[in-house]
Amino acid sequence: MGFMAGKKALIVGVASERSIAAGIAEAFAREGAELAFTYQNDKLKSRVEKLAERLGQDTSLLFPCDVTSDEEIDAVFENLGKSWDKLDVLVHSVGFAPREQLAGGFTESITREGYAISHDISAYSLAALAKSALPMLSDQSAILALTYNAAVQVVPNYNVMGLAKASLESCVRFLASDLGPRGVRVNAISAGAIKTLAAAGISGFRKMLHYAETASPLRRTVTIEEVGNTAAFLCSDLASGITGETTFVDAGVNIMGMTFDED
Ligand code: NAD
Ligand code: 0WE
Repeated sequence: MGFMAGKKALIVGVASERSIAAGIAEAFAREGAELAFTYQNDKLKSRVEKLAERLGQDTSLLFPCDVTSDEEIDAVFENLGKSWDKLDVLVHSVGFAPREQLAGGFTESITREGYAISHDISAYSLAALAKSALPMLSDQSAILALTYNAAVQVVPNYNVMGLAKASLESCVRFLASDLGPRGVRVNAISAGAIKTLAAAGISGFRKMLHYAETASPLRRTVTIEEVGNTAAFLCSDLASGITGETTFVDAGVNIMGMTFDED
């Protein structure tokens, strides 16, 4: 029996089979969890449906949810509540900034609108989902968000998304403090760079993967399977003593203060 047997988990953020959220879904299913999913828009519905099917999940537990809409967020939990009497796990694997924010110098590229959109979708949405899910959460529930080290250290071109991830990580701590007394744990995984849809078309992304391959202690990038396995642990009762924490799954890149060329 898997270590998530009996757990009911909602996964927000699948856009393709390569999504980090898909790696998380895969690990959760392998460990015996029952899954429900949201999809951002109709264009993505069939992809999420295919994943749910492949993982042997109930394909009626798919709900539209653009996280900029309070109505859509509330409808997810209203409808989920018709099938499930509780929610053990909520996964937030969502991030977005208008594309032009992710190129060029920070000072030059940042705009009030770019700031507002990136923070709304990438950080506020975690609080909004937690708030709306709260009535369904139990005293053994877990919430997990996906972050990136540019929240803490500067990464070229990540720009306003770095600020949004800093806000997201702080949100994890405030939620952990606020919901801890109810037995709800809240954590984040800080993943290394992975080639997903969100990475497609980002200028210099290949260089970032190369950086991980040369500068990380493990001399490689990480996979969505590795992030999924850590997510399964953090959202299971095996991690019952862990909350408010950001766990790196990045082959160790973040520990390096300096590296030298190697051949
Ligand atoms: P992805 O493109 O597969 O997933 C991003 C998801 O965000 C998509 O499912 C998309 O539908 C969703 N999304 C965007 N705007 C939305 C909105 N308004 N409403 C609802 N959903 C919305 O890419 P990914 O790399 O799997 O990203 C998942 C998470 O992991 C993000 O938080 C990202 O910042 C984080 N992350 C990614 C990497 C990486 O290198 N790929 C590294 C560290 C952290
Ligand atoms: O969080 C991310 C990606 C977030 C992201 C990606 C896009 C691409 C499409 C947010 N918004 C958008 N908007 C779009 O229009 N990562 C951690 C992956 C990533 O993105 C980078 C990185 C890394 C790593 C952008 C610049 C520099 C490094």
